[in-house]
Amino acid sequence: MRQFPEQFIFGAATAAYQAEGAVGEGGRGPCYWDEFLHRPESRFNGDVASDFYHQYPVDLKLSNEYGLNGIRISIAWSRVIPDGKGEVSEEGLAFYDRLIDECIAQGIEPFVTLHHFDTPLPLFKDGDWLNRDNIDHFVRFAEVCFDRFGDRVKKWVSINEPWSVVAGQYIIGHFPPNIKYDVAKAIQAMHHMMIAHARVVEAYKERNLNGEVGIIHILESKYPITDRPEDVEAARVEDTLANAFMLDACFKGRYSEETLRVINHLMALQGESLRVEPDDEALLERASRLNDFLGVNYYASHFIAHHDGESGIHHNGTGEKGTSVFGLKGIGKRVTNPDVPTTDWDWPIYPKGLTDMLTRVHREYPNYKTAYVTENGMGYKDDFQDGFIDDTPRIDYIAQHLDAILDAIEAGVDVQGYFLWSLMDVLSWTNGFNKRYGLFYVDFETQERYAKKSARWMREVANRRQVLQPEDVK
Ligand code: BGP
Repeated sequence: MRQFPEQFIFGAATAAYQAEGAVGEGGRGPCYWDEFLHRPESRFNGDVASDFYHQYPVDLKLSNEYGLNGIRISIAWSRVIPDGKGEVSEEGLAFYDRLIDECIAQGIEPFVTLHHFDTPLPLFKDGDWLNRDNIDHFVRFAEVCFDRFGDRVKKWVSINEPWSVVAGQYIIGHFPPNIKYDVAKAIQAMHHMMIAHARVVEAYKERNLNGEVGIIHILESKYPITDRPEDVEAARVEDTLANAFMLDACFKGRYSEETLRVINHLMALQGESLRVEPDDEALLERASRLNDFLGVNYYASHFIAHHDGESGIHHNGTGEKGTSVFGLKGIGKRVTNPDVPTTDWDWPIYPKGLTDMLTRVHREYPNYKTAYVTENGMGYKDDFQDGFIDDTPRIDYIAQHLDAILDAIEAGVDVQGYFLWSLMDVLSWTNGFNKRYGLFYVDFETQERYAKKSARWMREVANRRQVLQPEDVK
């Protein structure tokens, strides 16, 4: 039976705003979600979330007991620098000292992300990633973290999923500032995030801290639904926008001609052009060789058709299956592939898309050096029955994706770890608390944790370093 490499990380992921709660404690300043999720019509907010701020010793003990050896946490920028650019908060730093020390004490390696969707509110109001001044503030925050925690944290991630940030903010419009269909803004903001990432990589390397630095991208394969040339082009355009643009910036150190052809066309559709400053190219080039790893977040792939009709997007944020719409005029639309099952939130379950993506990165972007699958998992409305949660469909999903990773490893890709999203149930940004992903069920009334069947299964998988079937574990 196939086995994962000996040092393979079997971990799980969290993010500050989705897990910590305690938004008014420890001198924390607001991030943009605090304001947005306090509108009167909001169905939920992150005020308490999974109370990780207080419960982290419980969660880390469970991680240890269930055989995990890695965790993704993120440092809330606005806990460390409450307004994003002014005074550093000793209380904020001290919280992360305690959290990091506890990870290490439990034998769980922390992979620490600096930006996981949570720009401090004042900087968000100043334009977030569209404003280049915010790059300087972000680099300063990163430096504060490297200097304080760099002795203990050996795996650093600059930014989590730039594409999801800008797609949410400027295309789908379900993230503040809730702008729809503005592909030009999305592209410009991504370019600035790539500059921010490159500067953070250089800042880390200058310090000789004997650890590793990388970035996490959500990388979903985009397949034309037919082989008609217009569908093939539509899939290529979405792939360039969501994948190739940033892979080029991070791991080639320049946008390839083909990437620029598509990007310039998308910008021109809105009468815009990409703004690049004179030093950007040299910086991207230098940093592309300094990354130590690429984190790949993978949940789904998309099947794409040509689309000349009006733009239309509906985000399924409630789990009412079949309600999603995603079409961009002149760009393409996501369509159903009858052979591919979907989750209740309409995310196509297609593990082969992960193998295809990993092998493509290996082939086209050798500077990735090492890959970690830093998020993968299945949103599911878990059924709680007297403390017993049978989440067999989730186990099935994870098993298929672990197999897909083994396929990639066999094809020569260097994959060193897998982090399930999420460790325990957490807040889902645009869906709330009924879209659960955790290995551990959280009763959000009492904050009690309960191991799901998937946690017991994962323990066996990590122990044997082999993919097991759901029925292999009681
Ligand atoms: C990724 C994010 C996570 C997490 C996950 C699940 O994009 O990095 O923070 O939320 O997706 O997404 P959702 O909660 O929207 O189902």
